[in-house]
Amino acid sequence: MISLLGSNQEKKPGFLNRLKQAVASTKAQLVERIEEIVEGQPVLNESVLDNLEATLITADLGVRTTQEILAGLKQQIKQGKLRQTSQLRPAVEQEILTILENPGAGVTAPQPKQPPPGMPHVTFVVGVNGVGKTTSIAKLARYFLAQNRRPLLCAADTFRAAANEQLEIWAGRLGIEMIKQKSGADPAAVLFDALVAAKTRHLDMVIVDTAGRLHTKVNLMAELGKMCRIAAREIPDAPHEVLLVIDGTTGQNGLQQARQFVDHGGATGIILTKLDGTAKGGVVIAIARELGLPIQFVGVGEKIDDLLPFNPREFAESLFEP
Ligand SMILES: Nc1nc2c(ncn2[C@@H]2O[C@H](COP(=O)(O)OP(=O)(O)OP(=O)(O)O)[C@@H](O)[C@H]2O)c(=O)[nH]1
Ligand SMILES: [Mg+2]
Repeated sequence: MISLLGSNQEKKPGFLNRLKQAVASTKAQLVERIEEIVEGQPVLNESVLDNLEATLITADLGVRTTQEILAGLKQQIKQGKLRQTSQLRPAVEQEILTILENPGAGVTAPQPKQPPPGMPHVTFVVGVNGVGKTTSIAKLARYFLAQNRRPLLCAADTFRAAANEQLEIWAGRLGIEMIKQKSGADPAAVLFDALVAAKTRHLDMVIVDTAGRLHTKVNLMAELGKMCRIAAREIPDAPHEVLLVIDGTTGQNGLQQARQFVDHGGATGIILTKLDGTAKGGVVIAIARELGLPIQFVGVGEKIDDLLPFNPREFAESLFEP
């Protein structure tokens, strides 16, 4: 830790440190409150559990997920495994980790697929407007470039006037190709062009930006459905992944808004953005449980490398470890 501050000021802190920085406010809201609840109360009793319940709900874990965690704790109390308030913090950490490692137990979410050999992998990035789709696509492209993949970007948000320009700036900075048409064009047509271009140029992935808002939500879902059909016609099993972007600062509201993309949009995984600076990071746990989808990446800032692959254990540790 000290060496980071020492010789090389420019050096980026490691993944875990960056995650720790990002969840600092959530930690204050959640874990440090648990410490306050148990202060001066060595024995775990009903009133401690009531306070814990309120704390978990306030930290944006949501009612259902909170009840599940409490049920787990009560079971341990009954079995005599959990007695002292000093055991509470690690016990809550373990309950949270279990949820994150088994998202949506009992919910069957669509699984990511693979393209046939030699065909590009197609990822749709979906979510309501302003959550961070376009920025996350640029970050994803950067992440995959670093793994020697060759992504092509597809600007299929033809609804919002400036959408092409924003993605184009990122593509230019990354030195990768982007396929677009004029504003108002049929998104499925832009997608078709992008898939043909990727196949012709032997690029191995296509990342597709989509509209966050249309005239109605029904239109939005119908458009996504049409894009899925076009994709599958051009490349077997495409889209292979549908990443749903959720804005971490919106907490439980964001979760409710996202649900339609799970029910009707075929989402296979989550990118949770803007984890930096929000105290509502507890929503990560509610998302995993209630949407039944794995969180694959978290956004921790506005810059191109501010995207971290999500690891349940690292997340739980960065919240709970001193
Ligand atoms: N702090 C922070 N800001 C982010 C993060 N991800 C995105 N943003 C910011 O959120 C704002 C919206 O991001 P966009 O990528 O334009 O969102 P979008 O979903 O494409 O928006 P629409 O195209 O309008 O639907 C921008 O100002 C981004 O810089 C993040 O992880 N952390
Ligand atoms: Mg956008």
